[in-house]
Amino acid sequence: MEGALTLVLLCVLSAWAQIPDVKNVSVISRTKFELTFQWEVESNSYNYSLMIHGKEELEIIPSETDSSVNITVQSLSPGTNYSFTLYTVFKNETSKGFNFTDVTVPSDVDSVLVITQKETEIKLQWNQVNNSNDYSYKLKYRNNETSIPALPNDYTVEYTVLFLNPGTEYFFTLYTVFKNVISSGYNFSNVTMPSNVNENVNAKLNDTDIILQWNVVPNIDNNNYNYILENRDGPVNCTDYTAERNEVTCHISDLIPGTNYSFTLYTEFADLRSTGFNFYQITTLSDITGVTVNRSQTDLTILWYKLYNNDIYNYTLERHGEKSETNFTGSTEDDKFTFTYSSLTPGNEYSFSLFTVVNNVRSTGYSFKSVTTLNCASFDWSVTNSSIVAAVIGSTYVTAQNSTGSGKNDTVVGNRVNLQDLYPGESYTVSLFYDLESEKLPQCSHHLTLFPNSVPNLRCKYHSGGYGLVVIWDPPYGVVNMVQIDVRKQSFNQSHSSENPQKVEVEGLQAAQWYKVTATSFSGAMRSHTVSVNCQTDPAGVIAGVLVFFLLIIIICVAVFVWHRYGSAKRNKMPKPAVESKVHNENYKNLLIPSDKFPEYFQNMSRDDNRGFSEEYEDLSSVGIKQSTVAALMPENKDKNRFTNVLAYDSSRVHLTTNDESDSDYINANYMPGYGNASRQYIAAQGPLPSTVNDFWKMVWEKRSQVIVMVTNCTEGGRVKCEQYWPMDYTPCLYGQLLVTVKSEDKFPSWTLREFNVKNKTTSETRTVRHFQFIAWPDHGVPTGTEELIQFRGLIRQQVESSFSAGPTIVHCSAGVGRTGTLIALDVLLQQLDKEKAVGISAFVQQMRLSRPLMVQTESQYVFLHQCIMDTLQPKVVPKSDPLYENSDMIYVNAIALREYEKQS
Ligand SMILES: *[C@@H]1O[C@H](CO)[C@@H](O)[C@H](O)[C@H]1NC(C)=O
Ligand SMILES: *[C@@H]1O[C@H](CO)[C@@H](O)[C@H](O)[C@H]1NC(C)=O
Ligand SMILES: *[C@@H]1O[C@H](CO)[C@@H](O)[C@H](O)[C@H]1NC(C)=O
Ligand SMILES: *[C@@H]1O[C@H](CO)[C@@H](O)[C@H](O)[C@H]1NC(C)=O
Ligand SMILES: *[C@@H]1O[C@H](CO)[C@@H](O)[C@H](O)[C@H]1NC(C)=O
Ligand SMILES: *[C@@H]1O[C@H](CO)[C@@H](O)[C@H](O)[C@H]1NC(C)=O
Ligand SMILES: CC(=O)N[C@H]1CO[C@H](CO)[C@@H](O)[C@@H]1O
Ligand SMILES: CC(=O)N[C@H]1CO[C@H](CO)[C@@H](O)[C@@H]1O
Repeated sequence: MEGALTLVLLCVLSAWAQIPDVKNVSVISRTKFELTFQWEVESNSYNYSLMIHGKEELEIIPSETDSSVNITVQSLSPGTNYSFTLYTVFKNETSKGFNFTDVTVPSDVDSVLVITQKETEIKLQWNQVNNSNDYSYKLKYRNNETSIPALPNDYTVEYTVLFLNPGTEYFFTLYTVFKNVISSGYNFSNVTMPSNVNENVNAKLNDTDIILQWNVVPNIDNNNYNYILENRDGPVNCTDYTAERNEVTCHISDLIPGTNYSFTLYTEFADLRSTGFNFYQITTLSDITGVTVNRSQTDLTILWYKLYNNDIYNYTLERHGEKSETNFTGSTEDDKFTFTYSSLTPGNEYSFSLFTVVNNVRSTGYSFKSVTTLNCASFDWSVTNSSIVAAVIGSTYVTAQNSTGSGKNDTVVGNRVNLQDLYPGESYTVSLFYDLESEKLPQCSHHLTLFPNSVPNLRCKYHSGGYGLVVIWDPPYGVVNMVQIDVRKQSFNQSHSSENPQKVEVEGLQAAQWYKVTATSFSGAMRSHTVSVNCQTDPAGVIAGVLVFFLLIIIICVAVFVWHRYGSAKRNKMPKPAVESKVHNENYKNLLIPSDKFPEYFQNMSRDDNRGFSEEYEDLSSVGIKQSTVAALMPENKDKNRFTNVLAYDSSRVHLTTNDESDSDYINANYMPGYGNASRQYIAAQGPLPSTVNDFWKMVWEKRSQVIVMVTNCTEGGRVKCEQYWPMDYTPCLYGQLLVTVKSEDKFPSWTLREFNVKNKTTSETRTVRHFQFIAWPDHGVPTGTEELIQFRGLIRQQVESSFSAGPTIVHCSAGVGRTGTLIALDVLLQQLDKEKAVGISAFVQQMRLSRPLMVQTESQYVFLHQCIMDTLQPKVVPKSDPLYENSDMIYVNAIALREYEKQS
């Protein structure tokens, strides 16, 4: 029994063991829900049975022709590992079973969150598929692929994608991976944050506008980014925005001047902004660039226009030296502002600053100055026939112009107007100016008429058979509208004409009578000094009637005269003055000697050991001597005189300008009359002392002298006669404020000619001064001959006449009276001789002595003067050409002058 059972069992076992399993099962398709397997069929009689997880059973009966079996298992779960057993079935017997496993395709993630977007990274987050951490993941984007392992015990996965490009859009695919089986993939895209502009933003700005300019942010896809500008108050709209090539500009307007603006500039891509680039710009605050000032004597009105015609600016006006300021609000209807400062001092300079103000911020300020005007009539103008002088304030420059616009200009030094050498009788408009920052501001104007010159050479002729006179005069130099002639009670107004000489016929007089004839010249309301002459009407008609009586008188007179001349001790007959018989001057010394009578007159005067000259010279000794010399004797001036007996008369002395009260205006020098009516044609001066050299140059400068005549040597006979007041060599020397340079020096046997350059250090004005030094004249004596001195005088005259606007010619020797007087007299008398064919020597010496004592100091000099006239009238033979002058270019002009002069004489 027991053996039979065992046999049966063995049989069963052996029969079961005979059915083979499939050798291999391959997966030919796999999805999330299905798996399709394939295997080879070994025998058409086999069927198959597939068990899933040992439970479900699938019966598979292959068709008879198939060599392989395809079977799709459906309704599976995605991403699941399945175990299968495949049995081969034959009749009622089954093989042992072939075990295999396979997985379905896993699901994709439901969604991916983008948590952060940075310039180079994006942080992603998703939930684990099926809440399972059996899966891993794979992320693909732009040729890159990364595996992301599943995180155990965490339902969500976070992953940061690194090394991205800024401002770029990325397309991602996220795969779920389960046992090397990959899901179909979840697609999504997102962008990285763009970069900020990477360089400074350039800005051009003014008060109200800022123009910003920056380069576009580069990126690999050449995306067009937006740029967004914000300030504290939010987005800023560009009035004008352009993006060209690589450059963006943004023009912002309507800003507030002087304000600090903070900006943030964002780059924007796909609604995502960069972090923002911060910067700030401060708008400028401009100044007013110009104001107009209307000036009067006490008011200054300041006017300016709204800056840029913009209402935003407020203004503050400040007067320097005053505490209070004046504020102006910009939002007025008018486009200009005015403000008047009143109650100011006339002629005073004031300084101001005008600020623009916005929100309490002040500009640097526009500074300007102005000056109040003057009332010219308030000054005390003193007028002569050639000068206008006044003490003024608040002016630095003065002009005097006649109706044709010509006249003089001068700077006002030390508040003193001093216009000299004006045209006598002329009407001038005198205007004062103030130099303010290179501008000459007119201060005031005033009309002044100079005194006309008085009538020269008033004389008479017989007329109307003794019952009248012709009054004759030379036209005065200068403007004269009218000359009024008065004879007895008759008055004649002769208006100006070009006639020369001028005359007026007077009738209704008595014959053989003396009449006082006076002449006054007028220019407008200004009248000259009245000159007078005594004229006699023709006595011829009356003579017959009273012949006996006159004869008697004449006989008596002759008798008395003869008795007087011969009866007195050895006196010779006085020369009978060769005077025009019809004219009789008031003073016998004023007699004019016509040139044709001069030799005879000279003979008479020289007779008997120059007796005539001696007497005439003696008579001159008292002329002028009682005049005051107060200034010369003041303690501070005493030492300025070389000799105690040669002092400058107060009436005619030269005044220097003074800087302060301790200064003295004294110099030992006097104005000297010249030929005709010029009262200040010369200055006779003493030779400078060491202490007065600077004064001397000051005089040269202030009186505008361009010719200095020196009739002495610096030392004579071992004694100092005059300080050498010019530089020893060509090195410039400074005398006070005046820098003197010797430009040339030419020595001749009897004289030396020099040219100086004189520069005023204060004003930098430079003038040329010529120096004529005569070296062959002993002190108190006379030169050996007249010829050289006459030649020398010719050179001077030529120079003086060629320099028009120059001041007086300065003549000096040692004391400034003897040789100086002789030279001046010679110059004037030779002019008179030339013009009038007559000379009045004693008259002129007398006139000089009224201005300075001892002019023509010795009798020998007085006689020498006459000798000079004599020799001029009867010149000795002078060699026609003097080779001395031919060599030197420097004095070429003088050489010509000399020859001209020789020809004339
Ligand atoms: C089994 O599948 C393969 C490949 O899909 C196919 O070529 C073949 O014809 C299929 N056989 C049967 C019997 O379905
Ligand atoms: C892909 O990304 C990884 C890091 O995520 C990086 O190291 C690698 O350089 C990238 N490769 C490419 C081709 O971009
Ligand atoms: C990127 O992700 C953010 C955050 O989830 C989202 O708001 C944005 O729309 C995404 N951008 C794009 C281009 O998909
Ligand atoms: C400031 O600049 C802008 C642009 O250049 C210009 O239009 C404007 O007139 C300027 N404003 C002033 C006050 O100069
Ligand atoms: C900028 O322009 C927009 C649209 O024109 C406007 O609504 C906004 O108020 C403007 N912003 C500023 C600050 O002017
Ligand atoms: C100008 O001045 C007025 C008055 O003081 C003031 O109200 C205004 O704010 C000022 N304007 C500016 C831009 O400062
Ligand atoms: C041939 C053969 O043995 N067939 C039997 C298979 O098993 C079933 C029941 O399990 C029987 O009914 C058959 O007769
Ligand atoms: C040959 C083999 O290993 N067979 C096994 C297949 O799977 C079942 C159940 O899972 C096992 O019982 C078998 O031993």
